Amino acid sequence: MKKVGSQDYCSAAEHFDLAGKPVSFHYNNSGHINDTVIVQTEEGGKIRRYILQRINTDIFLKPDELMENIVHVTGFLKEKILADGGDPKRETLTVIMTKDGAPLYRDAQGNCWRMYEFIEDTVCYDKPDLPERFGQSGYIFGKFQQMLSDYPAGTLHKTIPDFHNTGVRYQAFLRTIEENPAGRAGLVQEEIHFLTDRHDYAEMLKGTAMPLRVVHNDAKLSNVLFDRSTGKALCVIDLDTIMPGYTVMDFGDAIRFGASTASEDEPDLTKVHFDRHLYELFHRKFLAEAGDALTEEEVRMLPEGAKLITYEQALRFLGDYLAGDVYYHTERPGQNLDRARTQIRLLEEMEREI
Ligand code: ADP
Ligand code: GN1
Ligand code: MG
Repeated sequence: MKKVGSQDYCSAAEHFDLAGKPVSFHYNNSGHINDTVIVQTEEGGKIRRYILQRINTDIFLKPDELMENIVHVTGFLKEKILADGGDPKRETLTVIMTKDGAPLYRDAQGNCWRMYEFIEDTVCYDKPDLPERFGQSGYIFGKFQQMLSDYPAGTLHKTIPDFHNTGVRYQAFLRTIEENPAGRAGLVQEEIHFLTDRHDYAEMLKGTAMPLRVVHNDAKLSNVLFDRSTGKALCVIDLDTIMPGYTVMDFGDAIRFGASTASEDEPDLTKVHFDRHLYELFHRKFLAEAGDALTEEEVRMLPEGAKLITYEQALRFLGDYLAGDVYYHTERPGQNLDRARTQIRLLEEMEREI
């Protein structure tokens, strides 16, 4: 996506139905995909905050459909949360409409913007720190799965087709090696062989008996907001990829990100290990919430899901490194390669331990 300036953020925010006038903008660079800014407004001395995002339309080709999914799913979740005695304003996202009543604003350059209420007094973690925190993320993703277990999956748009189709990802990876657009394939032969030797993963879910459900598809710790005062997991965010899929992939995504002793992009591999205790903690908390909704086969496949998604994520990070870093936001050279290497290290250890 072409870069935009602060003036573009200001003009975009003006199109939304906000309480007060926007007075300040702060970048939040933690996500790998969209551009996120915190907008502060003021009215009669009262300060409010909002999240403004420029949707990455290189990746999400149908932003209107994506927002339709989010409006419907958050509406559904709000009813469930309310019925359960929870706080629908804090426990799921609240979409702010434009002054014309739409969930999306498209500017003259074709940039697509959306806004959410900023959920105050929350913290978001970019890497696993305390075991209890990771356990909390197991609770919230399990609850998320449980709450959506009767959502009509067929009504959701596919925001990225074949998103977690590992076979399709593998074929794309092979094409990138073949085309070698950034001339980097020679530098990472060992990593390439590690992944091509394990191509069986790509077929692992073929003919699976597991049901397609509404899943998050990006279920990592950094997509959870924690309540600052209680320390409890409060809200699952980043709903762009909510689509029909397999529960084991959400479980696996959470594990590959959080049951690790290091960050996803740690350059020093001696620091990166799969932590079996964290795995077991998450497994227990996730099942305590989602267990009733899952089939025996799904529960049996959870550890396989962890390996599969870690494999797929290694393909995606290494593929992006080979492509010249065109998909994920990067802040330094070699970051995608470091990300791929952590996934490879974790997968090696998972293969031995679960
Ligand atoms: P990306 O798709 O790029 O990962 P996210 O939707 O995950 O973007 O948002 C990026 C960051 O913005 C989150 O990690 C979190 O810190 C913050 N954030 C997003 N939505 C909210 C919200 N409604 N309230 C408070 N913080 C939020
Ligand atoms: C991206 O947007 P973010 O950072 O939550 C990616 C996920 C990857 C993840 C790796 C739409 O998620 O699929 O698992 O990075 N999102 C998309 O951390 O590709
Ligand atoms: Mg995110």
